[in-house]
Amino acid sequence: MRVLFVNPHYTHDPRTLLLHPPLGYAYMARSLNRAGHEVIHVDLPFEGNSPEALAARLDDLRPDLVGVTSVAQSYFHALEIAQAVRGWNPGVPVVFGGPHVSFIATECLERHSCVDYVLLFDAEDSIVCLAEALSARATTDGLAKVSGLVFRDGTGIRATAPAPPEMVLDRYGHPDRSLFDLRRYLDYDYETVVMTARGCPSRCTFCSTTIAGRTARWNTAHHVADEMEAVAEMGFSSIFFGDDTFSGDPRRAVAICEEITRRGLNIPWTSNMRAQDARPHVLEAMRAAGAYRVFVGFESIQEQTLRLVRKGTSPARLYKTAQRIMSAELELHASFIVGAPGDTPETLSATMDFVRLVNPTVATFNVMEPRPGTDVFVNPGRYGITIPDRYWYETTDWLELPVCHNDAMSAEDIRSWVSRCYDEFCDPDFRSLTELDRLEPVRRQWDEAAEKVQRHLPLTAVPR
Ligand code: B12
Ligand code: SF4
Repeated sequence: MRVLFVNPHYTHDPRTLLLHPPLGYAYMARSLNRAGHEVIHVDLPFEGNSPEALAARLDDLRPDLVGVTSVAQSYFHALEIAQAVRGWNPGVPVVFGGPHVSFIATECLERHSCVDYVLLFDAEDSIVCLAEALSARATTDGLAKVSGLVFRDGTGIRATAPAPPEMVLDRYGHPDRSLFDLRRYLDYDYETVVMTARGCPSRCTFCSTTIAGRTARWNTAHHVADEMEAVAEMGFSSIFFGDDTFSGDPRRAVAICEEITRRGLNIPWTSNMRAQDARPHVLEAMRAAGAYRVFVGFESIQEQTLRLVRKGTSPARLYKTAQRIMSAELELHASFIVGAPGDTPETLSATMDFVRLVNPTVATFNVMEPRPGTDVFVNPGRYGITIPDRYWYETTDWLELPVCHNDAMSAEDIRSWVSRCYDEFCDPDFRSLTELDRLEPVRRQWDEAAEKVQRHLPLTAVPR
């Protein structure tokens, strides 16, 4: 079979994008190729990001099966792609997969006749089974043998159980980057993504990635170091480990760092990290092995909010985490949710004071985007959140206005607070001596609370 993977993006303005090879496709390409299928790929942002541009190429591409991934934000465009394929040749099946549609598979087929199949979760094995079933012109019974497949069986929508998550991740091999025209990505960015794990040990109630990963699984240190060497040979000079939390298994994180050092790999890298994983010895090993920055989702500095979303950490621990990262001489990228459950203008002012004190290298301020598969999406009331349009991901309205709001702040309030947070953070006077003097008593309170974390004493109330 000739399988075409198309990568959608949420914006039509490629100049504003971060563009990296979609590795999910490259992992599936590895297993499809092994099984004798041919795989081709179109990264739509490089093609003007329009379904018309794809439609114009379909006669040349001649796919037998078209696969489309999406996140919630690119689902609208994924559907446009599916419609373009349908318009070109209604006989060519379209399969969807990825971290968004895995949670709305039945809904997707009910609402969109341009999609024929959805494969749930990891699809390295199931895409091969689907390709074989389709090559053999399998009927319903044949399709029902494919794990994690959602399809129409003539009477309704049927779903088969997904296979258990693969625990020996190395078995999938390295993603086959020969699928991509790497020069385009290299022209765009010298840093590339490497995945070394799937899933996350935490279960934050706003996060669907952790559920999409189902359980935390880790590649071995050797496998990771081999892939680092491979991407360096391809010309990339920096790496982002895109795992939910690179250091969720501290022993493995240190083993990777030791392997990098042993091989003398001289590649700067950065990774995501849960706040609770910022152990001094791990940070030190990371720094010694070439890490230059860590990304930490702080989300909120309100005790109640962190507890409500099951962040598994506390404000004082977050403060301590920031101190540890900075003292390990790593840059800190701290990310916050604006309009989180319980947020008010006062809590957001306190957040900005926290940012002043902590002084991260980079800060990002994101709005809450309740995603299918999360408790926040299913039970927004529990969080004091309202989602006016449950199908927000079927439009691009979210680009204009946050898709939800809380009891204290309207969507417009949240939007203007996001701008305000960025404006303040980028203002040269953000950390002026006057501001820092004003915050001196608050700093003392944070320091005291963080000191108790270090001594493993119970946490007391922290400053707002
Ligand atoms: C690298 C990365 C990016 C890169 C590259 C994206 C790309 N082109 O692949 C960049 C920086 C460009 C990016 C951008 C964005 N990203 Co991003 N990204 C990631 C990250 C860190 C790794 C993706 C990856 O390679 N995973 C590894 C592979 C193996 O897993 P996978 O992609 O899920 O694929 C497997 C299965 O899902 C399935 N599958 C996937 N696609 C398909 C398609 C078919 C047809 C089939 C059958 C199966 C299938 O099979 C694959 C193999 O098992 C993930 C986090 C994560 N843990 O995955 C976030 C993540 C996917 N991104 C996310 C988001 C929100 C975004 C942005 C919206 C951020 C923003 N605000 O701008 C944009 C959207 C860009 C767009 N496409 O429109 C969210 C999506 C959440 C959701 N439920 O929708 C994630 C999960 C991060 C998070 N925790 O919130 N991202
Ligand atoms: S720690 Fe991060 S990746 Fe893990 S569940 Fe929470 S938000 Fe998701």
